[in-house]
Amino acid sequence: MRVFIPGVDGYLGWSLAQHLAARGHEVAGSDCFYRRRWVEEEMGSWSAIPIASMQERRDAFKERYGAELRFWEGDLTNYELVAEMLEDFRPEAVVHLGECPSAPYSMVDAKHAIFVQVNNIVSTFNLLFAMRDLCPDAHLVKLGTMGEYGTPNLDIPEGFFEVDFRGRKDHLLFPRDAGSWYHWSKVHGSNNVMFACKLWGLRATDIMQGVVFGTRIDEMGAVPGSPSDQRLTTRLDFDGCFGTAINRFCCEAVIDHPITPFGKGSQRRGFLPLRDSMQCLALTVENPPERGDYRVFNQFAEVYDLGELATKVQKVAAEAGLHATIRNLVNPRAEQEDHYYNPDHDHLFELGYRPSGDIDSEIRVMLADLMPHRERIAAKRDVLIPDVGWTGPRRKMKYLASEEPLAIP
Ligand code: USQ
Repeated sequence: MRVFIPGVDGYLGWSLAQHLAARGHEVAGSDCFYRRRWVEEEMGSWSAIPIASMQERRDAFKERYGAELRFWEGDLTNYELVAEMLEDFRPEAVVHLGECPSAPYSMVDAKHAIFVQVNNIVSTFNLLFAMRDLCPDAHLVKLGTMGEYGTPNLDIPEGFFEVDFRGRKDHLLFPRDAGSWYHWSKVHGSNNVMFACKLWGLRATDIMQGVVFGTRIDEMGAVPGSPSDQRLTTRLDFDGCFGTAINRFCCEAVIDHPITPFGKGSQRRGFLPLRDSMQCLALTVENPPERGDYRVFNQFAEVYDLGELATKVQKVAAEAGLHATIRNLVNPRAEQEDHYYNPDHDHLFELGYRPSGDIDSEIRVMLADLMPHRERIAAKRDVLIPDVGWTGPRRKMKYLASEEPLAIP
């Protein structure tokens, strides 16, 4: 299948290009390298594991998979570019990974909030219109987030639920209650994709993905700590905006920095390893819906609370001789810490998804991959303490002493 990946230089995009190529698909992609710039120039950080330039990546890709990775450099908010790429490549599937993925980044100030919403909504719009006009039969796989639902005091279905109201019944979109401007940008994108399917008969899968963690997929080399070709590795961020929970906890553990659950750490989220994210996206691409269908998949392996994850990382790190402490930080976010969380996640299992392994093994692989880069992480250790609060001015969060109130200072 010909698969186009906007955002092919990112954490997921670079992994997916390889995973699909290894499965025999023809892959092309685009990127404007925003992620590299946000992390390096705005966060003052870098990927914990060094990554190659796009040219080096493409050379390695060709050597490994025997095929060109066609690539366009440019911004998806430029409609002419989007149309040119789709016209030229004529994809059968588009996996849209070209959005800004960070909740904290969207909460910095008005400029960042507006940038994230415009960037994410306009890029999806451009893809929808270009697909309608140039490849209406292609399948759009749109990366949404479990965060679109928020944490309601109800079970969370996959996208839709049955409503019985005043004696009448309907099958309706489950209410969205996002927790950041970024998460709302995903809700707006989802609504537009759903409407485009209804209006123009496009076919789409909206992936409500949980928090992804992991340093590698098998295509990057099977032996932790020593990738066979460094150019194939994907990025791994640990700063306060682009690093996500387990990835940050592992980076913290390898440099003897305290592991940092926010607030009480009792928040619950769905998590999945990078290799499972790839497995799920490949299954989705290879099993498209009918024309006009808009389907929603909740994509995660297991639900954990953050404190539980911090303890898991601490335990696995101890096996490797690392003595990590856990110190809760004042929660920079406005989020519920004690809440019900029970989302469905059946659709991908029905398509054949099988979780790749237990979380402790994945953490073990991550720690082994990160150990050779301890100095690199330690050189930027300041970025581990977040400084973007959901309310209030930008300033470094403090550790939470047990007598302090659990609130933003
Ligand atoms: N958290 C900590 N300590 C940390 C970092 C995070 O306790 O050092 C907590 C946060 O307070 C939050 C949870 O971990 O409760 C998840 O935060 P995160 O930074 O790992 O992930 P999040 O901001 O939710 O966003 C990430 C991706 C985003 C994706 C989302 C899926 O960056 O693109 O949409 O995960 S979900 O969380 O299900 O909405």
